Amino acid sequence: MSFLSRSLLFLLICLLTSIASAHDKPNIIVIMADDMGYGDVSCYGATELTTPNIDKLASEGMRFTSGYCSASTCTPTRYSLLTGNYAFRTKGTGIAPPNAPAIIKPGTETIASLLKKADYQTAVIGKWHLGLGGADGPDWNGQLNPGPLEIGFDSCFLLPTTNDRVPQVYVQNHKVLNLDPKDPLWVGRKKPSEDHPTGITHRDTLKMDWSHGHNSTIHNGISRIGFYTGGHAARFRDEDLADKWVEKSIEFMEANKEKPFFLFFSSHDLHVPRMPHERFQGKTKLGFRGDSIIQLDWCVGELMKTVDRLNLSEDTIIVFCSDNGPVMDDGYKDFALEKLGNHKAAGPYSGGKYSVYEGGTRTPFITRWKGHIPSGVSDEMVCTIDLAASFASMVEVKLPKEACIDSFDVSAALLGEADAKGREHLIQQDNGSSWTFGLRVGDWKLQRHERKSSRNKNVGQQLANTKVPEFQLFNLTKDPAEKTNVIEKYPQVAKAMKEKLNLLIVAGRSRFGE
Ligand code: NG6
Ligand code: CA
Repeated sequence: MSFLSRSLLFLLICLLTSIASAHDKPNIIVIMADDMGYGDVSCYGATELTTPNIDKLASEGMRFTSGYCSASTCTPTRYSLLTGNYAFRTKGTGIAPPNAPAIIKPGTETIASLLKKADYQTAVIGKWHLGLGGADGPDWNGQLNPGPLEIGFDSCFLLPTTNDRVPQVYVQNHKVLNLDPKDPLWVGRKKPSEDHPTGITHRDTLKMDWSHGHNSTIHNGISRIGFYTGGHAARFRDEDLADKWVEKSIEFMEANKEKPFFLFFSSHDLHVPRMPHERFQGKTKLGFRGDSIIQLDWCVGELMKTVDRLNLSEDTIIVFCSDNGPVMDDGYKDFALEKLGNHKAAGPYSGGKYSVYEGGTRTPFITRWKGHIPSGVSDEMVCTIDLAASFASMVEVKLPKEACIDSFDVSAALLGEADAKGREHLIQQDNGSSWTFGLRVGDWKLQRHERKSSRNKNVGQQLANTKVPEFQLFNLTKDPAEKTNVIEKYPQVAKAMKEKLNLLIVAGRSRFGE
């Protein structure tokens, strides 16, 4: 072989290896919105506001019309996203209170621990809401351990619970950031003293009034769920959260630009209390709920800009999703409902947060990887619970049999490959009742509701106070809003769907085989 052909061969090998390694180990950014519905962004049909950055992500990648989260509240969806297990299989995975211990136990395989096996640097930045600490809950003044670092994350920068719950402090790795030991942080369920100001005793001082619950300790003019004292130097302003997540994410990406990284960007927008930065307040006619969407869109833009600036756009897959569907009044009088106008937060779907109607879990879902994912729209069914198995497959990490038991490898669909299939069936849960579920298979949707109608008050605002039959069957293609129950008309379909739901639950797992 001549020198020239040897050099050419060498160059070819180098080129192929670099293509292979870029393809094998892209950086992964999962951006999870909080309480964002299918219709809340303009690329999914919103007309009352525009989300140019999220739209750009969609136009440069794949926009899924059947993208889901696995539950219609926050904690169970996040539990499932990280573990790849349906949350209803594990007790204690419903909405976590302020002093909840770590819900995902050390040793559990997670997206982060799987990616660590492929040498990723892993971080979670933003809302956690999966508990911290051992059985006694978080030791706010000591080591907040276990937490994300014990389940595969190299670093974390967190809002520990959700911001309508106390305390308003950042957690960096195992510590509350900027905590002054002379002013210890106490968090509890009972009023700490008779004269402790609350949303009830000092209601006229609040900058945003509460509508239900959320009337305990006041911080930054907003009363919360739960009580706390101390930790004053550590407390943040609600208005600054989004900026902080972006700042910390940029730091993380810059520090890890040479290695493959996994960033879970866990936004608090548009969860209550909706208190966007002053520069976003009034940007939409929809009130602070709309303004929070604009703030989140800005965050997405900043992340995309950073990826571009670091020259990583062709080495980075970005997934945009939400943790549950929309809600208007979730405890504060921020006039989301009054200012809604023609905005349809759940798009064509019914229900929303807390609901097993489509609006509870069918949400925006976008994947972008420049040069790898074609731009287009996919109707394949994909769910946040599938990201664990799909990423593991993309980076060639073998899933242990007992891990990620409900997570399917839908990586080909996520990458927009021609003829790739998504998942065949999906169980939709609410916050974790033992009987209420949705099951989607193809065009069909079965709903199974608690026989006691008191439970049904949680099926979503549009349906509140409606008595719902125990079983309902809908054809989603003909009736996306789940208005016409066709269970009497299709008894065979209903029977098969009921059996399938039951089987998927009692089997204890839905991913079988290697
Ligand atoms: C509910 C809260 C709601 C919200 C939700 C959690 C009341 C009356 N309602 O219990 O305001 O905090 O929990 O939302 O307190 S989630 O998106 O984090 O799951
Ligand atoms: Ca949520």
